[in-house]
Amino acid sequence: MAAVRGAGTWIVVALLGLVACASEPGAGQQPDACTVGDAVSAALTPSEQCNFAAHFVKTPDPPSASGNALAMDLYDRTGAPVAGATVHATAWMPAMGHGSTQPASATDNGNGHYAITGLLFTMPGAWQVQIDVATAGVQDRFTLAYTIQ
Ligand SMILES: [Cu+2]
Repeated sequence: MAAVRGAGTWIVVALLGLVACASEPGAGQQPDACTVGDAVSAALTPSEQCNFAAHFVKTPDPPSASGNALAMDLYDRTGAPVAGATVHATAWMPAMGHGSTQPASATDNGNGHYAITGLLFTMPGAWQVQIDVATAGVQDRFTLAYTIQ
């Protein structure tokens, strides 16, 4: 048992080291090394079940209450860009269990580039943006942390 626990801890530490801005794994989820191809850097954020990795750019950064956009470059586990995915983004305030009053929009700009616009945070505090990504047969989620002043 001690050996198994040690290995799990090592994987978690390795993950945090590789992807400093990664969201924490969801409850009940097994740690995964989230390896991606050599073509992409370790600066990518893995999706919760490691089916995808992405580079995110928040505009503005730090975020404001309204008018936020998020650029996403989406890759698969081999490091290849993922074009044509279905993307849905949702702003969520976990401490209070509510979302935004306005749905965000996602636009496919081709070649694995996506633009998420209209992110509205209706009050100050800690928010998440959940980005659900689906391709043929594969579905996964990214969760990004936002702090609204
Ligand atoms: Cu709230």
